[in-house]
Amino acid sequence: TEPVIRRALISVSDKTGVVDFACELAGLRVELISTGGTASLLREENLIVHDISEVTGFPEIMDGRVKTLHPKVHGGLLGTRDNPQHAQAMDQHDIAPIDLLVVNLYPFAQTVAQGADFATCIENIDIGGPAMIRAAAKNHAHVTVVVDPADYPLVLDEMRQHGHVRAGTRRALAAKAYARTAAYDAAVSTWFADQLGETAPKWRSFSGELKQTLRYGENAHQKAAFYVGGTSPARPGVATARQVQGKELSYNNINDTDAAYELVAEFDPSASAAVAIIKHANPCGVALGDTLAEAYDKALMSDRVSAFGGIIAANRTLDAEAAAKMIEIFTEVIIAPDADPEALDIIAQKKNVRLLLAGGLPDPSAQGLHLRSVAGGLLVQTRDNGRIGRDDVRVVTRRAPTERELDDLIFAFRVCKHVKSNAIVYARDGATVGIGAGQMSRVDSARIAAHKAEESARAKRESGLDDEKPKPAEMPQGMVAASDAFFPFPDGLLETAKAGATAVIQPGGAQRDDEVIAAADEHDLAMVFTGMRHFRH
Ligand code: 93A
Repeated sequence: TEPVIRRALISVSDKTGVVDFACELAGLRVELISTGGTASLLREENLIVHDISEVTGFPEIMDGRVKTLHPKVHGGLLGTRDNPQHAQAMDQHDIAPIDLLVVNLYPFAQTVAQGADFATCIENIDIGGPAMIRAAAKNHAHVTVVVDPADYPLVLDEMRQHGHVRAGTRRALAAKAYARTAAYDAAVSTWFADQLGETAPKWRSFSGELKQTLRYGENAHQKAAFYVGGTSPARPGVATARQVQGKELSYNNINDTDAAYELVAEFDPSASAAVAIIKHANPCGVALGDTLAEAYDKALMSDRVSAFGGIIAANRTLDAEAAAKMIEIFTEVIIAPDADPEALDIIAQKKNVRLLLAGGLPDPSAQGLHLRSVAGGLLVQTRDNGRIGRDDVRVVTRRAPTERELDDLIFAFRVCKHVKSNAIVYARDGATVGIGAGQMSRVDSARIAAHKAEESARAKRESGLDDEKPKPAEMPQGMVAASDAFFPFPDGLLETAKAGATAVIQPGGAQRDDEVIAAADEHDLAMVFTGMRHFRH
């Protein structure tokens, strides 16, 4: 016999839709029991509700810390209806079955996100709620557990259609319930580790909240979903941004948008506008400018061909001038902290462009964790929040970089951090001109970047943006090179000299640094060491 719902316990912090749901349940002749706040709300709607203290014969005590933690509640949730011993115990102790549990938990994550103090966060750790959810989910053979207001209609539909909630649905709701309590405790664990100043990834549990199921993963035969939270304090970005228009985000869109936004966040918006264009999680163009429009033009010039169908990120409020330029070629996603009304109107002309407004920029030096799955496990590290500034570099060559070269070196190295290894980035005047990514040999990355720089130089001349006379080698003049890791031998460095770079930035620290420095001096290159590597895989 299927379990008919006669008695429901409703205890919710998020009161969305609960009044309507409770009215419908009452209409289906379900007896309602509630905790303090929920009971008052339902009574305002003239519903007949029993206080939890009537059931337990015990008042809610300790500011509500103990309200549902009682055998009359847990016995009602855990007692199996078909076990004579359970039935006898229920009889003997006057425990009535609870057939439906509707609970959502104290808003712990929201309290933390609001910057609440330690004591307030502690008080928002729900104990009774998860205990009931876990009990009801364990006993899903007899009890329906609802942790998400989005499931209220489903429960009502089945009750109306079948007179009960079906076994398969109860199981699915139980699975969802355990996912919810696991994510809840993971959020508490993450916060606790942060409170201890524990930046190392130990004593942490990892879990997020399902935000969205995706149509497919990296490829059409892979299933995928998007989870938020769970690993680190919330940062403005793709997970929290508001999508203003455009089709649903895909798995690859989300991955690329994240890469794009984290990259532009490296550049202080009060100092300069910055734009990054991303393809396959690597930048194909990044540039600074006085305006976003100028930065976009320069970023696009870095590699106009690859930019097609790319993801664009901006570090400032999107304005009309930049928006108009960005919709000239096909673009998948645009992400910015905010957008002017005119910019919104312009982007709206291209219905398919996904526009995301993040409300702010992430702090590039913020702590956090980075996770990746390996067969049978999770690999966890703190995020690469290292940032090299002008004061952090050491000149190792006879010639020191000029002021202009130094600006470009710092810019190129910050971009390099966001390029898959082995990474070589050529830059000039606050813009990338050639990027070599993801090669197994640094020499190959340098060659690819040089080839890209050559194409970019040609494109610039053809478009009249550069009045320089064509050089035999067709290379942009006065560019600098950045390498994400040291040059183990002079060959990679010589490749950048051959491409026309005049200055180089790299971590240093190779056994043959002396040979590499000698090679740089021989070619009159200015070279600086950062002492910090930025591998990215
Ligand atoms: O403080 S608690 O951990 N102790 C409890 O016994 C308890 N029972 C339910 N929190 C408890 N709850 C939570 O109260 C529920 O999970 C729900 O989030 C909230 C609803 O309280 P109210 O109905 O007073 O607004």
